[in-house]
Amino acid sequence: MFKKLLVANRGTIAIRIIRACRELGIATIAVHSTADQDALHVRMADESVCIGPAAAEDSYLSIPSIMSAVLTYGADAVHPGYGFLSENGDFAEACRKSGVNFVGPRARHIRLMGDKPRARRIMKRAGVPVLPGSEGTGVTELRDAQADVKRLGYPVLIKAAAGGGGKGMRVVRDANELAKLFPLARAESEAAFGSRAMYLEKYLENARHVEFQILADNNRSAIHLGERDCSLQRRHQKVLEEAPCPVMTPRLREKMGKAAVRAAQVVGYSNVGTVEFLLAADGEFYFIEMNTRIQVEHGVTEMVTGIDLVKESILIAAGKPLTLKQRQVKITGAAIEYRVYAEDPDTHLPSPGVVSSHHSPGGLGVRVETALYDGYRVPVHYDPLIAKIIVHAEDRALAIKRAQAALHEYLIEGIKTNIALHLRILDDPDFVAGQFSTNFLTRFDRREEVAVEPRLAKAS
Ligand code: MV4
Repeated sequence: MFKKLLVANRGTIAIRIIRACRELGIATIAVHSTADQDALHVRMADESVCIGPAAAEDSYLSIPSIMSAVLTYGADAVHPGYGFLSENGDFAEACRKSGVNFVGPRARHIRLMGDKPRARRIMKRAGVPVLPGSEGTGVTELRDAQADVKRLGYPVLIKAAAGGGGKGMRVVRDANELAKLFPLARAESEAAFGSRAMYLEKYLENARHVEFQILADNNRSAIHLGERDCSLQRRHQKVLEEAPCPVMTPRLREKMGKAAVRAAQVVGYSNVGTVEFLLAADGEFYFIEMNTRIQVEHGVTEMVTGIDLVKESILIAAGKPLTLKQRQVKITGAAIEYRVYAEDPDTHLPSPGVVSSHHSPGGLGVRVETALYDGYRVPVHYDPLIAKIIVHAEDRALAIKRAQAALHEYLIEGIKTNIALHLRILDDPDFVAGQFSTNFLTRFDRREEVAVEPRLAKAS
């Protein structure tokens, strides 16, 4: 087993990794920017090292800075967490070339799945259903996009070939929109990913975003740990996730799970990964992309399977074969994760500042993952996710009740959060019935606007 693992991340996931290492008897090194001098992950690790200034490009995203910490402190493994360098093939390769174990897939698989049109092509060839869309390496010019639409028909979704997670995505419903939005999406992709390559997909409305958790070892053994429903997103930022998907059946889980395992096995993937699908109302499902990292929402899968995903990722990276068989994986009860963001509830913009005091919820089936403490300053430089509340119960109805109690109990003073939004979602009859799709939050927001209008009229 590894002796010393460097955690190339910050916040809740860094803490999650440090805890897993403690259980495994692995010493930890935290890295931090100057803005995170007093961060909890720094205090929790055995050793810590400052890797640069506040700007992520010069610290958490700097391969040279992190590699120099790895070598100076004698780490034999690196865990990238999520975000930052977690899906950077060059980083995985730099670790391997320095003789350090990267806790994640090989660089080849990170690059392969990062090239979304290529991933589509491979999946299609392997018999995993994909949506009708651009063929080949994608499109960079409007006229090529127009040619694709001739074949696909509207509506289509423009996506960035180097993207993922929704950045650079645009829904297009007619030729005018295409001419206007294609260059915009392409510019966004170039700014975010340094790539002008785009691809189109038929836009599937009222679908559910269902993703399967994969575990694969270095000997091509792979299993799935069931699914998560991640349909509730705002501007492609997830708001809450749950496991199992409320409309899943054992038959459909077996079918989608087989497709997900095949997606991983056909490329010889190893470590943890997530295969994202869209599930249409008619029961058909389509591969959209594969994420080659541990995800923010891994906790809901852990709660319903009892499997420690971070520990598994480390064991796999250390070359251990999977000990678990597919038939041993059991889904027990229901789990929901509520992402608590430091954000203004009216504008949904980040609202950093100092947490003057706080009280965390607790009790049976309530898990809180956070890096908060009284006096903590939420930095402006990074993602505003400050806590995850993960509830687990025998069934979804009780998980919702438990979540209501936990969200009411959570006190965070000094900064604004989205906790009230979560409570409103939990009051929504469609959400409670499990009847929602990727459109839910857009419609939900519209309803909120309507509700606000009369008050505004009265005030003026
Ligand atoms: C889609 C889609 C519908 N049709 N692709 C969003 C994140 C990214 N990983 C994939 N996403 C989607 N891709 C096609 N062809 C719907 C989503 C989607 C979504 C879209 C709008 C609003 C909320 C959404 C939530 C989840 C998924």
